[in-house]
Amino acid sequence: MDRTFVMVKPDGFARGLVGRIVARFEEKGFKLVDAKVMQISRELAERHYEHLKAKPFFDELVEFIISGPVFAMIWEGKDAIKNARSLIGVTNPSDALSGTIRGDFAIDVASNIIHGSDSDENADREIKLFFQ
Ligand code: DAT
Ligand code: MG
Repeated sequence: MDRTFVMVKPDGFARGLVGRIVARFEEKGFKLVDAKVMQISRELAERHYEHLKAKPFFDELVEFIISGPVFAMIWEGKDAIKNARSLIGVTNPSDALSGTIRGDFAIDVASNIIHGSDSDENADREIKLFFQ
């Protein structure tokens, strides 16, 4: 079984969407391995998003992700990374299909309420970053 890292971002947490998001993963058939509410430090945020350092929105992204508590999770299941990304929807909520988390709950790319690892390598890296 694969594991993936998923995180409800500060906007999703503040809006009280944690329960509904957890329910979607459970309904899909994922198994919850670990979860916690946490405040991300600037250092952790910069490491988590280091592959986006050259992007014009990097500073805004870091400020946003440290702006309040997040809900970090490890989910386990078959093809966990791919299946989690399907539940989440594409990066820009304007393009995300109804029925996906971003499609149903978000409207702006800069506050798209949830993160999910995009590869096996990043899932391992992010689980270590957030849970060790
Ligand atoms: P994803 O979160 O779908 O894996 P990503 O890794 O390319 O997308 O980008 C990480 C986050 O950065 C994304 O969830 C929201 C933010 N972001 C991406 N593109 C952006 C843009 N054009 N303007 C503002 N924020 C953006
Ligand atoms: Mg990504």
